[in-house]
Amino acid sequence: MKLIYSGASPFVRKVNVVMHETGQVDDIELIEVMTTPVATPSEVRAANPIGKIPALIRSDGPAIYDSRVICRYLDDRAGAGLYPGESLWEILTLEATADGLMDAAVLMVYEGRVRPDHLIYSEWVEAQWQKVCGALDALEQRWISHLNGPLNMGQIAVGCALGYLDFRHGARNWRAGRGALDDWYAVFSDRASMTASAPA
Ligand SMILES: N[C@@H](CCC(=O)N[C@@H](CS)C(=O)NCC(=O)O)C(=O)O
Repeated sequence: MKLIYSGASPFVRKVNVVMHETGQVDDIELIEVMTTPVATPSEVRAANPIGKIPALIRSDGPAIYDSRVICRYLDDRAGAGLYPGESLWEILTLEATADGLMDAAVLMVYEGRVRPDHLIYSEWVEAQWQKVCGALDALEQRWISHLNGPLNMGQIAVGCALGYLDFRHGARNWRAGRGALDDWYAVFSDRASMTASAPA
């Protein structure tokens, strides 16, 4: 199989962490690309009509895309149990919260890097940051107890989302007032799969 990837993408990192945690690193070749909403490499478009990464090209079926689909596929393939049935809906909601945070945080980066200076809309950027803060507050206040226990997909997604904030939005100090989440991430980010997949 081939994974269309970029080391900077938090969505790709979710897949990468699952690959490490489930022992599938050697089964998947990495194809590195640079993609933005206004410059989609042909191999990305060929694998995913939406033009986003990650996309997984399988040898025994059509390419699959969206990190949520790929992570679930890899979990199923390895029988890894990252979506235990008794807490499935909580885990999927945690993953959705982390993915929503990443969507907003990634859009902020595109706004600064891709959009011409005279078109930058700072109110829109701040509104994206408010979405990030809403997700962080929900994690701190409502979801923190669900982040403990055996490894699951919700934890992986949240770990990748927080790692992306450190990578791209460090100056905004997401930790302020969110001590429980900070403590959780300090431990989680030390996992071998997280250090092996850290964005450079
Ligand atoms: N919902 C998608 C989001 C993926 C995504 O936004 N990827 C970004 C890179 S971090 C991308 O490919 N952006 C290119 C674009 O927006 O056209 C997933 O979970 O895979």
